[in-house]
Amino acid sequence: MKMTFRWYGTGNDSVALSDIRQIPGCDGIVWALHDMPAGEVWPLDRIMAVKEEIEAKGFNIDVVESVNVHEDIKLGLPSREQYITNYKETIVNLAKAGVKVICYNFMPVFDWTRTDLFKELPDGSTALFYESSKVVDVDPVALIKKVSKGSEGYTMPGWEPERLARIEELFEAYKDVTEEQLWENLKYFLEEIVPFAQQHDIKMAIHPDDPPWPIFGLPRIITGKKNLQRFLNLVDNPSNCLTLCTGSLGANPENDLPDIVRSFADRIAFMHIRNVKIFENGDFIETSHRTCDGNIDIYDVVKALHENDYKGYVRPDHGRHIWNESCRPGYGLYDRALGIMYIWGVWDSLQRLK
Ligand code: DNO
Ligand code: MN
Repeated sequence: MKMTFRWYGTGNDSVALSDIRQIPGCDGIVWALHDMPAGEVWPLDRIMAVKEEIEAKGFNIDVVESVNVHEDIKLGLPSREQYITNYKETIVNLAKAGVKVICYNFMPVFDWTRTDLFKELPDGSTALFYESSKVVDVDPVALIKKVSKGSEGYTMPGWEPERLARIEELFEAYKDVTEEQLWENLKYFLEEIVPFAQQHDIKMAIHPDDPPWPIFGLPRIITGKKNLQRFLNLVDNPSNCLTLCTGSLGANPENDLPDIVRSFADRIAFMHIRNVKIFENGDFIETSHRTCDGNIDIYDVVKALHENDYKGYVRPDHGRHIWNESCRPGYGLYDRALGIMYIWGVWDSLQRLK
């Protein structure tokens, strides 16, 4: 496996590339042009500038997370044609820079959703928390405004002010979009994009929905094993791949992550590895990576990758906030670095036992 670390860019991240350099066994930076609105073409000169900056520190830039999909594509509006053309142009530019994997998601309106960004764990650290009762019967904008107040000044993905300003319009547009229609719109997008990406030696890797169930009355479809199989069948092409996020899928205890990894190993281009602890009422909190710290068998997830001689990319997904680190919620240096060491520890011992 190839280990990577997500970095939001100079001036947009509390973590420096030189810090990441000191994490053992981490060779790649997962990056993006975070200020580009969904649907716009990423300019080649800006891509090349980031490439230069990252490569100068000794990392590869093989994985981009995310090139966001414009809502009109998810809604299936006629204007999607232009946005698909733009997406292809971005693919061409990223291919020129040598990018191998593009992570994206197909969640209507919001990216991952939590109700508390700094919920205290028994050990005094804090982590991202989801309290189900707070997401039922509430105005999503009011909730998100309240939650993002504590985001240390960072803009959370999917919660950009320009997006929130249009939110009512977006909810109105999604009013009649059923899950089946969302599947249709995803298929249309994939049929256009995947063969094109394949020609450019790029794998498209969809990130599952987080949490993996409908929220605020919006449909969500990338939620579990059955739907992942349906997704892969939509366009049966080796460039139609998964970003398998253990924490996103794992918030639903019915999702057996090691089994999902074993089932789809050859179509996983990118792994997000993190653990979550699920409470009886369905609430969940993100935890440290060790298997015994949450509900996901991270050991067996890594074992499933090892059995399959996984050669794709991996990153520790979110981490807790520990040792008084002030950082972007979920994206500090320390706990993610500890996560990497746990993942390598499991991998190395499996390697030795081979
Ligand atoms: C959650 C995170 C997500 C992810 C995007 C991918 O598990 O990994 O924020 O980055 O949804 O598009
Ligand atoms: Mn993830």
